[in-house]
Amino acid sequence: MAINLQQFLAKQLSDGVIDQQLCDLLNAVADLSKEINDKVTHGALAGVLGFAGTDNVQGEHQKKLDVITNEIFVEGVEWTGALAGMASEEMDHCLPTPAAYKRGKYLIMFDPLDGSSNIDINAPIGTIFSITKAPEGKIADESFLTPGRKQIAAGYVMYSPQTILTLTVGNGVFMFTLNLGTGEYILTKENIRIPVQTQEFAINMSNMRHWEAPVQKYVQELLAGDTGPLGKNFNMRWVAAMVAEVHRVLCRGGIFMYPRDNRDPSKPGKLRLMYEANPMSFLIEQAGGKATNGYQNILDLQPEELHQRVAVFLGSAEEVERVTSYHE
Ligand code: AFP
Repeated sequence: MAINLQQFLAKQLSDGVIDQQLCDLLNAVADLSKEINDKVTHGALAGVLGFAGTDNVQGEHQKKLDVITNEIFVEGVEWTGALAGMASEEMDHCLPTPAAYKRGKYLIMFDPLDGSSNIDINAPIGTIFSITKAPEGKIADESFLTPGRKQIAAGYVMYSPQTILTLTVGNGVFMFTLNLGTGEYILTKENIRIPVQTQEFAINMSNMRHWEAPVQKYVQELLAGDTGPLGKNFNMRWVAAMVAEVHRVLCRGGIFMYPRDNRDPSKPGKLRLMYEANPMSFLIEQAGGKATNGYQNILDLQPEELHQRVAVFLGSAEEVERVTSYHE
């Protein structure tokens, strides 16, 4: 008999893996994701496509769904009594839990809708979240700047043919598929392991001329296939939504890369550390994979700014170690 997410979390609670506040918070995230799923799957029918007419702190034009899903996420967790504060890709600064609600012991950081450029073309998108322990005292942006290694829980929801919630609370990676008929998330994969070796890579090749030498060298070797030093052929994928790339890596291995490039030297890559790279790296490491910025494990990086960007190389250990070794 398959168990649902509530039963899974209740077991983690009774086993002492998580506490009541984290159990309540994760159930609230699952619930709000169903509301996001409803908006996403109705698309034009719900009048939620297109641009919102505003820009976020990244200077990016916000899509209507970016704004809508951010509101759904904030309202979906602020009342739980589990949070001292939250931070989002779509909010310039953090949001301490409003005085109307009980302050809890955790912080949550999230990208409410990752893959915004996919929204209007009905391609995969997702929600990413990361949970850490809140420090004592007043909550400010600096309260969130802890290394990814200290995360308590992390996960994503992928909105695609299936809606799948993937979660780790530090004892492996588990996937739950949303049953649209009952509204329940059902445990469909557990104790996920990423193959050490792979023949599949993901990178946006249009940026090739902007990459640094180690990445140029590595990707040339991938393209050389069995005529080159790697001695085997590789397939390529690029979905333009990190959630979909990471989901594929968790399901069948691979290496996903978004390196820094010289288009804008002030930005060490496109992906954000706190609510994209850190939660995804926690999942990847929990599933036996590796995640680096080309030099260090992403989870060991000391964050300096809430919306800072980072280069990302993650997935099957053998290939991540190889491209990282080229940076030394
Ligand atoms: P958007 O949310 O702006 O579409 O960016 C998505 C993303 O941050 C990440 O999810 C993708 O892997 C990556 O950017 C795609 O970047 P490119 O559009 O440069 O391929």
